[in-house]
Amino acid sequence: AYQPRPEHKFSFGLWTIANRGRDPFGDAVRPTIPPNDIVALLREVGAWGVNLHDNDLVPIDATPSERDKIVRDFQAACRQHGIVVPMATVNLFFDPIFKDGAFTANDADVRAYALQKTMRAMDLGAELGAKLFVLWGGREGTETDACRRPEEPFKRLREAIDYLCEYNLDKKYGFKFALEAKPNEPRGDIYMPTTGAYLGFIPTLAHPEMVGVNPEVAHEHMAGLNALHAVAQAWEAGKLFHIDLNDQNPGRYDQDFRFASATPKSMFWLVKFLEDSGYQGPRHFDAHAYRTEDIAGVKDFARGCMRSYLILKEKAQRWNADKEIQQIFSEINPQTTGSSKYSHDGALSLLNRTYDRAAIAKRGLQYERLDQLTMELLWGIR
Ligand code: 3MF
Ligand code: MG
Ligand code: MG
Ligand code: MG
Repeated sequence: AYQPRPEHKFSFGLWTIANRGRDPFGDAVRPTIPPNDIVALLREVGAWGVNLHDNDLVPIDATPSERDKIVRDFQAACRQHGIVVPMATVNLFFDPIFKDGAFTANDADVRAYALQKTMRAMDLGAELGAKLFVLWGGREGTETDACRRPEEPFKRLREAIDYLCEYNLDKKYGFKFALEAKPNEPRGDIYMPTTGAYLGFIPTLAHPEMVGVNPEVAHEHMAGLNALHAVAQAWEAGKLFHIDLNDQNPGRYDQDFRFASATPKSMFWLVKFLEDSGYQGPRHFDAHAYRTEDIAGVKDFARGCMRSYLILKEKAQRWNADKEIQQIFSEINPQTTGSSKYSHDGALSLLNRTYDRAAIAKRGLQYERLDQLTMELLWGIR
C-alpha cells in the first residue's frame, strides 16, 4: 500500500532534489547531486518523471557541443532508469541580467534575451519529450513602482507569450504553456500574484487555447489564499495544465515544505479534488528537504511527498464511500429542480415568488458534524 507507481504520475523538478539548503542567511549544507544521479535517485524512490529548467541540466555558458553531450547523457540516464520528462521550464531569475525582470524588464535587450533563452529551453524540452512548458516569472515584479508605467508590464508579458506561442506553432512542438503565479519572493512584489490573475490574463492572449496555469500550493498560501479554490477554478475553466504540490504556512517566507506537511487538512481536500475531478496531468512536487537533511533525508523527503499523496488519496476514497458522510453530503446538496437559465417569463415568475426567509435561514446545515467526521476519518479513527 502507498507504493508509488508510474500511473500515479509523480514527478519532481531536478531543482527540488538538487536543492542544497542554501538560503539568504546560510550556505549550502549538502553536496551537489549531478542530474544523472538525480534520475537514478528518483527511480530508487519510485517517481515517474523529472522536470527541469534549462540550466538545471545545461550550464548557462555551455558551448553547443557541451550542451549536446550533456543532453545525450541525460537522455541515456532517463532511458536507463525509466524516468520520463513531462515538463520543461526556463530559468529567467538566477542570472544577474534578470535583476529587473525578463519579459517585463525595461531594457529591450533583456526582453529579447529572455525570449531567446526561452526558445532554446523549448528546444531542449522538446528534445527530451516534454509536452508541457511552465513559465514562472520569478523576477517579473518590483521593489519600487517608480520603475515603469504600471500597465506596461502586462502588455510586455502578453507580447512575449504570444511570441512563444507562435514559436511553438512554427516548430510544431505541441507544447501547452502553464503559467505559474507567485505573490512575492524573490521580488518585493511579483506581477500576476495569484492563479486567478493569470486566469484573467489568458483570454487576452492571441492563442488562449495553448495557455493554462500551474498553480502552486505554497504560492497561494503565501498570499493567504485557499489553494484548492484556485485549483478548482482553473480546472473548471479547462486551464489546469500542471500543478506544483508542496506545503507552506501563510505569512512566512517561501518554505517549499514536503507535500501536506504543514496544512494536511487542506491538502486532503486538494488531493480529493484532483482524484475526483479526473485531472490527468502530472502530480509534480515543487518542494525540497529541510536544511537539516543529508542525502538520505532528501530521499525521505521525496518518498514522504508521494506517500502522503497516496495516503490522502486513500482517505478521499474512504470519504466517498462513507455512508454517513455521503448521507449528510447529499442532504446539504439537494438536486435543484428547473432551469436557472434566463427567460423573460421565468424572470417575471421569479420576481413574483415569495420566500420564507426566516424558515430557510433557520435550517442548520450540519457542516460541524460533517467536518468532525472528516477530521476523525483523517485521524484514522473512522
Ligand atoms: C519558485 C517556484 C519555481 C517554479 C519553477 C518552474 C524554482 O517558488 O515555484 O521553482 O516552480 O521555476 O517554472
Ligand atoms: Mg515555489
Ligand atoms: Mg519556492
Ligand atoms: Mg513552483
